Amino acid sequence: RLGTDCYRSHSEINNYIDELQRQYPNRVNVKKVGVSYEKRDLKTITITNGDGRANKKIIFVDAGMHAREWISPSVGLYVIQQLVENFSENKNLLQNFDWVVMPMINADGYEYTRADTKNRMWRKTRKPYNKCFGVDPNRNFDFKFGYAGTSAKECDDTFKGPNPFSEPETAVLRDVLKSYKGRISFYLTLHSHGAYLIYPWGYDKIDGPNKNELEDVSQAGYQAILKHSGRKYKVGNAAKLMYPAAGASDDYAYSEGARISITMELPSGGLRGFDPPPKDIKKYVEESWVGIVAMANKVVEKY
Ligand code: 0X9
Ligand code: ZN
Repeated sequence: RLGTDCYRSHSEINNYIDELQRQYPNRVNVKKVGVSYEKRDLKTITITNGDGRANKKIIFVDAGMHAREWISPSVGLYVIQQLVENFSENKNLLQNFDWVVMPMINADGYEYTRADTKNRMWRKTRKPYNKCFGVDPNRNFDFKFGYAGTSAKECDDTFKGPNPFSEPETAVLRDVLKSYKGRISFYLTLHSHGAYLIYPWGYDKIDGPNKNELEDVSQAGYQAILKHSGRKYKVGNAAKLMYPAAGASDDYAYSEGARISITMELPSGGLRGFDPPPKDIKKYVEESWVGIVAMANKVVEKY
């Protein structure tokens, strides 16, 4: 089992899920779904209860979309560990649902922030665009592409890219999500920071058609975390509570039929918010898991 004492590299994460597949072949399926611009393997892990029932509904979790948001893949990894290695305590979450976790979307960006000669505050992917590098993957999806809160300038942190899905990483996530079309009840994307649970629409200050359901699930997460640690997440419509930003994956998954779609902005930590000290990782992932379980249980019971 990978401990929570430090932030893991992309290859450590991939090796770990490969190892789970070897150890738990009847409950775990790891797929290579694509490669990043710099040719790193992008993988998903599908976790089931091993009963062999096909076409269950899906809870989909992704992490590591923004390079500098290190606590995100840490939580993604913890979700995997809990569902696989702590299966007996989490069986109920896998009774009628399969979980698909993509623990590292922006592998190149993540590794770039880890090399200490590089830039810890890097956010984007790493494909070159003239004198600059990378696209903001969370502006690169085709739903309302470029509508608001995005930049057309190659050097900006929120550069949307020359066209939707210009980056291999977002095209892979699109294809993975499409391959589960009609089955995803809950799409959860892990970001940081600020402790927000936000839901569509995010491209503009407009509520989605099932706003009550989105609020219901988010509230379950809010309450559970409040009870666990006293932390008060902020909950609401993404564009109203944070800012409008179009071309994000939450709006994309929602527009493609995910009934519940939530961006979880994990709590701030460290000097600049993106780097809780390694000794605090455990606290962060445990708290986040409590919230995720509460949201998943709500979805399992009702949606
Ligand atoms: O701006 C983002 O992409 C997300 N915040 S972050 O600080 N992690 O970069 C928020 C995205 C919320 N969703 C939409 N606006 N659709
Ligand atoms: Zn982010």
